Amino acid sequence: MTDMERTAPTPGSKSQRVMYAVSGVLAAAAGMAVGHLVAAFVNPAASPVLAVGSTVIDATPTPVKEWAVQNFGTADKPILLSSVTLVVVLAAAAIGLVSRTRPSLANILLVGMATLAGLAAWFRPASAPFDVVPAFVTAIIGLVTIAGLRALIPNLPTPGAQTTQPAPTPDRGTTKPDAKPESPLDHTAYAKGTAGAPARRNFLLGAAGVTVGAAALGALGQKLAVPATLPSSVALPKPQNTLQALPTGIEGKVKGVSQFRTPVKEFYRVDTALVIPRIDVDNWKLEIDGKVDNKLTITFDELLTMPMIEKDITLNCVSNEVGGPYISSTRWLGVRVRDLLERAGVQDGVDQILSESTDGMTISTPIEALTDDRDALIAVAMDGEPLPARHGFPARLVTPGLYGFVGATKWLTKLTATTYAAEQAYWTKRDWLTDGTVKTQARIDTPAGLATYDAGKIAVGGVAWAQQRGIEEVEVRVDDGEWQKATLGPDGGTDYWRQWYWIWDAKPGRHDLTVRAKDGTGEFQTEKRADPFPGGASGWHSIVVIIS
Ligand SMILES: Nc1nc2c(c(=O)[nH]1)N[C@H]1C(S)=C(S)[C@@H](COP(=O)(O)O)O[C@H]1N2
Ligand SMILES: [Mo]
Repeated sequence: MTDMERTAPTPGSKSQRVMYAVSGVLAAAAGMAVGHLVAAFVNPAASPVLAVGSTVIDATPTPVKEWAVQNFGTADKPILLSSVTLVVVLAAAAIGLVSRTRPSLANILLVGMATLAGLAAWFRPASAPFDVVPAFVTAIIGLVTIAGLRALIPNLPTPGAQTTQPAPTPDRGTTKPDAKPESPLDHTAYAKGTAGAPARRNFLLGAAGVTVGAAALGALGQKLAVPATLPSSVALPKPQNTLQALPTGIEGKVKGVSQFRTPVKEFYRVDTALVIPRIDVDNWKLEIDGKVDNKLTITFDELLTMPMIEKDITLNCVSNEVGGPYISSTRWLGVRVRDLLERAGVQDGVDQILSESTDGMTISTPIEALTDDRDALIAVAMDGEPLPARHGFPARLVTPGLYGFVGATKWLTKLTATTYAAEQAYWTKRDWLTDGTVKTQARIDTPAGLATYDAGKIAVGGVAWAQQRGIEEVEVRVDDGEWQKATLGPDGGTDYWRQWYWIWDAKPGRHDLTVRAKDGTGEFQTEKRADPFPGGASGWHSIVVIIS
C-alpha cells in the first residue's frame, strides 16, 4: 500500500488516526511515568516532567510569575505541571499521528522530546550526571510503547480498492495474527467500515494495559520520592535563652482572627521547588566560604552543639498582596548566624552573604541583617519540632525584618561572604530589590469580604506586622468615617505580628472597612498602593461588607 492510499479517506481511517494519536500519547505517558519512577531513585527533581517544569519556572519572566502567583496562589505549581503535561500530550498525539505514515520520523521526535527533558535535568542547578538517566529511560520506554501499540492497530483497507485481501504493508509484519481480517466475514465487515472490532479490541486492551501500568509506576515513583520522615529522628538541643511561653492570642475571643502562633501545618509555603528536597542529616554539611579568614564546614551534629536560642518571628513573602495569605508566625530555634560568621571571620568589604540551598536557590542577605542584634538564625526547629521538609529541613535561614526571598533560605547548605557587585542571587537576577525590608502592614481577617451580616455588634479583627519595628497602634475606619483605635492582642515582640480587634456597631447598608497600622517608630503605614514587585506590596487593606 502506498502512502497515498493510506492517507486517503477511508471508513476506518478516522478511528485509525485516533488510535495512532492515542498510541503517541500513551508512549509519552508510559515513558514519563517510568522516568518518574527511576528519578525517585536517582534524584526526584530529575523526573522529566519536574525537570521541565522547574526549567519553565526559572525561565518565566518575572511579570508572568507575579501574575501566576496572584491568580493561582499556591495552586501555581499544579497548574504549571498541568500545563507542561498538556503541551506534552498534544505534542505526543501529533507524534502518534506522524507515526501512522512516518514511523521513523515519529521515533526521532519522541527521542527529541525525551532529550529536551534530559537537557532540562542536566542544566538544573546542582544536578549530577546521573540526572539524565530518567530521560534516557523515558525515551526507551516511549519507543517500545509506540512500537508495541502500533502493532495492535488494525490495518484498515480502502473500500473498493482492495476488496479481496488487504495488501501486506511493512506495518503488517508486526501486526498480531488476530488483527488480520482472516475470514470473509471480517473482510465484509471491513468493507462496510464497521469492523476491525476484534482487532480494535486488541488495541483497546493494549492501550488500557499501558494506561494502568503507567499510572501505577508513576504513582509508585511519586510515593518513593516523598520526603522520608527524617525530621523526627533529630533530638533538639535546649535553647540558651529562656523565653516565656507565647501568651494566648485573641483568636478564642474574636472568631476569625489568625491564630497568634501559626500551627506548622498551616504555615504558608513559598518556594520554587517542585519536589521537596530530601536531605539526609548524616550527610548534610553547612559550608561557609568566600571572603572569610577561616573557611568552615559544619556537620549537623556540630551545629547542634553550638549555642542555640529561641526567637518568635513572623515570616512573610514579598509576593504577598495587601490582605494576602503568605504570612505566618512561630517560635524558631537556631544558632545565631552572627556566631558562625564570627568563627569564620568575615573580611572587610563584604556587603552580602549569598546563601545556597540543595535545590540550587541562591539568596542574598545584607551582611548587617545577619550580624546585628536582631539575631538572624540558622533555624533547626519551628514550634518545638524539627523543621518539616517543606520548611527547610534540616536547617534554614530566618532573618527578622526581611522578606523570605532575601533572608529565609530553606534546605541551606552554604553561606558565601561576598559583595552585591560580585554575585547576584536568583531573585536579584529577576529584578527584585536587594533591599527586602518588610513594610508595615495590617490585614482584616474578619468579617469576610463581600459577605452579608446582620446589623448590630460585629467584631472586626486581624493582624498587623512591622518586624524589627513592632506595632504601636492599629486603626479601623468605616467608609469615610473617623479612624477608630483597635484593641491590640498580646505582645510577641517587635519581630512578631500583633493581633487586633475593634467592635463595630454595624448599620444596614454596604460598607467599606479599612485598616492601617502604626509601627514602633510612630509612622503609619503608607496609603500608597504598590504591587508586590519589586519590593513588597503597600497600601491599606480594605474590604466591603453588606449589613442587612
Ligand atoms: N531553597 C529555597 N529557600 C527559599 C525559597 C525557595 O524558593 N527556595 N523561597 C523563599 C521565599 S520567597 C519565602 S517567602 C520563604 C518561605 O518560607 P516558608 O515556605 O517556610 O514559609 O522561603 C524562602 N526560602
Ligand atoms: Mo517569598
